[in-house]
Amino acid sequence: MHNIDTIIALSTPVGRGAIAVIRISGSNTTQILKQIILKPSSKEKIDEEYLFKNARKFLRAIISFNDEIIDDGMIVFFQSPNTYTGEDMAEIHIHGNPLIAKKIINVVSNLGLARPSLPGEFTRRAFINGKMDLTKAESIHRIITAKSEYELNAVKKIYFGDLYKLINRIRSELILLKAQVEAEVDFSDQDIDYSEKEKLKQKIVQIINMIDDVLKKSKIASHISQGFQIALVGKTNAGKSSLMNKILGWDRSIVSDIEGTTRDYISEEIELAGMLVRIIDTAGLRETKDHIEKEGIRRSKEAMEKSQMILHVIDGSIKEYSFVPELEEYIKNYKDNYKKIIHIINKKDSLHPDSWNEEKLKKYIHDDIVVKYISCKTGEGIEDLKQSIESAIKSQFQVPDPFLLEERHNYHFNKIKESLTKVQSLWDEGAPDEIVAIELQEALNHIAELTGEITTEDILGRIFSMFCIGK
Ligand SMILES: Nc1nc2c(ncn2[C@@H]2O[C@H](COP(=O)(O)OP(=O)(O)OP(=O)(O)O)[C@@H](O)[C@H]2O)c(=O)[nH]1
Ligand SMILES: [Mg+2]
Repeated sequence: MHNIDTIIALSTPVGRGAIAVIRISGSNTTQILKQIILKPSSKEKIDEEYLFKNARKFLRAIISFNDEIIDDGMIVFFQSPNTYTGEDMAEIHIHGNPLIAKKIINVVSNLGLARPSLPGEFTRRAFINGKMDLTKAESIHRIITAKSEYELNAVKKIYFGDLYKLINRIRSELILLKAQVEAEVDFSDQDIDYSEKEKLKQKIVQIINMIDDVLKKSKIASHISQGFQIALVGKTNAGKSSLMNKILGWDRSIVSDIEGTTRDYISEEIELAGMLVRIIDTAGLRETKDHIEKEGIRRSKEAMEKSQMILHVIDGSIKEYSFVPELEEYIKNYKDNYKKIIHIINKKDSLHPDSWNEEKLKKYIHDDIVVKYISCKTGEGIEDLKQSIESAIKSQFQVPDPFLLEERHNYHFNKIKESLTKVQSLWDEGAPDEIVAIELQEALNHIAELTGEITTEDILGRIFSMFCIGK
């Protein structure tokens, strides 16, 4: 089956619509059109001369086979090599009924002139034929599947070559470095002199910084693109569900003075700062005689990990008590700068004189934490808290230059970093330049894998199998 090199697929979604588009790519494209397309005026079959003369023009067309008219539509013929895939291509625009598309694809397949395409096969051909590098090819899938404006903008930058440019900049720097190191190996009987080596070391630091910068941006962007999530955590009875209801403006979560009222996640979406935000009310954490509810903690931790903001609710109406150790550990060790924790002392209407207060919390956790006092009962502090939440969301969305890297990109960038760090330590140890050059080549190989200059069937298979058919 795969020895037929021409492929055909419905490129618009399966289902009914105003129009549908079938795409064909490969050397049999003109053959196929000659067999199934009639000129509407004369009902004559079209010929190659007509196609070449009208390449890239929309042509009215009757799609017909064996005297049966299949549909009335349009075609566009694209002559290689200046096409999406680099091959001869055609688009057949038909009425958007899947039965019509199926019929045309069957007719063409039965003629033995084309086979149904595999997922992403058109774009894969574009990559293979040098129409685009791998970073652009794989971004096309994300362009189609992006779920928010933010994600779309971040992916568009990769599509339009920002990542490719950055990779090329790193590549040029590395090639230069390697050439300098190799020149020393070839032409001198001693290693690079001290001041020269300092300059090279400086260059390595710069490249590592560039990589760190893009990795950081991607980490932030990927968190945001998955949607903004806020987790309400804290001990039982602290008022998490009450606060959830206050933020939502309606009674979503059950509130009661019985500890452990919320047993599982309750999640609700709300628009805050112009963004769709998911709020998760978790089951309260408690210690029952030394025995801590493991499952509750596991779930709270999971919610905290997946959220961009944590609202840690504390009951201010009772005497200061210890936090659940795991929660405390998580909050204290929290260093990721793309997340924000707000510590909320609730029940301001009936504060206990020995409860947690801002001062104690700062002493206990650290000085620069954010502490807010609220009362879900009287509503005091709720507006102020909401504003803090909104501005935190806004500031997270003002990440300059968001990049959305694929897992694959992260992997290779980290590998390049590893090699460069190794180069640094090799120099520090006074290792011979031959070995340093090998490590630089290793980094260059990862660069080539990023852009797809070096690639394997396996990698391409993995990338393009995620695509839809017809793309
Ligand atoms: N006085 C006072 N009581 C409050 C306030 N907020 C909540 N409560 C009460 O505290 C109790 C617990 O509130 P919930 O919102 O159910 O607490 P929770 O943290 O969701 O508790 P669990 O789901 O059991 O973990 C209820 O009786 C609430 O009415 C407040 O600001 N002031
Ligand atoms: Mg609750």
